[in-house]
Amino acid sequence: MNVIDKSKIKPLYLVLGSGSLGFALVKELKERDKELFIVDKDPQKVETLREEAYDAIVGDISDPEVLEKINTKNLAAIMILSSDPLANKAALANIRKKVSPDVYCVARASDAINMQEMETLGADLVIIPPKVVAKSLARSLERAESMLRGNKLVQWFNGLRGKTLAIVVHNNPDPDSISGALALQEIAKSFDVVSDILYGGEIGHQENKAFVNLLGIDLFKMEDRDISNYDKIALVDCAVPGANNKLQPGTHIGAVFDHHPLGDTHIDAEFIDIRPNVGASATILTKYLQELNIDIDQKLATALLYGIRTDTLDFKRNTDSSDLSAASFLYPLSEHDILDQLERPSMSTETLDVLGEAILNRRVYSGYLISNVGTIRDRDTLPQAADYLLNLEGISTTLVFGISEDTIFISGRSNDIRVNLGDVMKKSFGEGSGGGHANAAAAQVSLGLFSVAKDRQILLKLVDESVVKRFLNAVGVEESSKN
Ligand SMILES: [Mn+2]
Repeated sequence: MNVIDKSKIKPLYLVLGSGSLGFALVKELKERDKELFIVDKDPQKVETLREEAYDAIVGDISDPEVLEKINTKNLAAIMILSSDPLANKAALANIRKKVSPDVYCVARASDAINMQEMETLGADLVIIPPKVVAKSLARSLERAESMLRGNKLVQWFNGLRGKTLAIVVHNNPDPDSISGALALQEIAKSFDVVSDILYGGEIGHQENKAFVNLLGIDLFKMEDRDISNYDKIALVDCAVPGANNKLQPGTHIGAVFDHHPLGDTHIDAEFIDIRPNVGASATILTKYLQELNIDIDQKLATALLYGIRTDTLDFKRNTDSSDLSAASFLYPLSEHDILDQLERPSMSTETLDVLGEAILNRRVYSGYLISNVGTIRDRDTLPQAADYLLNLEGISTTLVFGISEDTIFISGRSNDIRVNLGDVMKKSFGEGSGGGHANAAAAQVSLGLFSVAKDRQILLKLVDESVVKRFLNAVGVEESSKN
């Protein structure tokens, strides 16, 4: 009765060993209408499977011959699931010898040592069933915890319907606290609670100012608002009234959302959510938005994503998997142009001056832009200017140069694939003076080469003429092609 015409059955999945795990899996696969085939050494079990209309044969899964009985042509995956690790390893070794390596192979292990051995034997995935169950349970518990938190917050806000809320962030607020507050404001809105975001100190760094301005976030200074006018107070990214915020110590607090460890400090509030393992308050508030099914518009998503990224230093500091999951949830909802702008480092006044000079003094020779910015203090401003000018329409290569003490510094950028700027720099200014990459390069030339000129003005003019001439020669463009 074990004679099955193997040429007729071309299963997609092969299950070797059908204990309780194997059986649960084949049931699951059958519900999904997958073609499958089962091998088990227990004739009784095989009989039962056949009665339930499964294709199954009796066989020892460790026996290499067993694979001969199965048409493996259409196989997508093989699951080796018996409770005998030795048999599973033997089966795995046979499969890796006889079946195409494209077939995905899952093996069941009993412990970590078996797991490693099976990975070495070429299993694509090794599972230890109790661990899989434990993980899935832990995930459910996390879900339960998150639901419980969500329900509690709903209760708290229900008691606040139609009232007003002051959302207080820490002094000199950063993107994490501001975006977290913005999220809480959105949640409050959904309960008909009108709220303001209040801060003390200054919105200091350029980046933080840019963040508030670019996203058009409304924030109020604590001193401009009378805190007693609000029905409730919530704290975001800080937990203790008076500690790094402008509240009076001992002020009654409605809700707290924070991720800084509290230590021994006791706090008194109606609703408290402090998670020191999480990298950002923005992560905590994102989870509430998800839990409460609140729509997140582009501005809010962008703010929260930026908040999480800055507080975790792009997931390099004090971060947790929840920061990553919140970020991956926010990413498709956010405005990437704004994120790019926020990430661009702010410009120093010196860079701005050099850029101004570079724009004013630009000369264009058929796609090549050359600009002499004169005397510079900070040579790092040159590549920034060269970069910026590359944005000009019709320009594919830029060269910006300036003089600092007795050296001419030259910086170039190109997005013309025909130009190798590193080579051009070497050719123009000498092997030892210039070089770099195809699209970004630099050179330094000693002013000593021009020492024949006694007058500084004449010297600068000579330098200018020489740099332009050498560069244009190297790229093969006539000076007369200036436009
Ligand atoms: Mn924070």
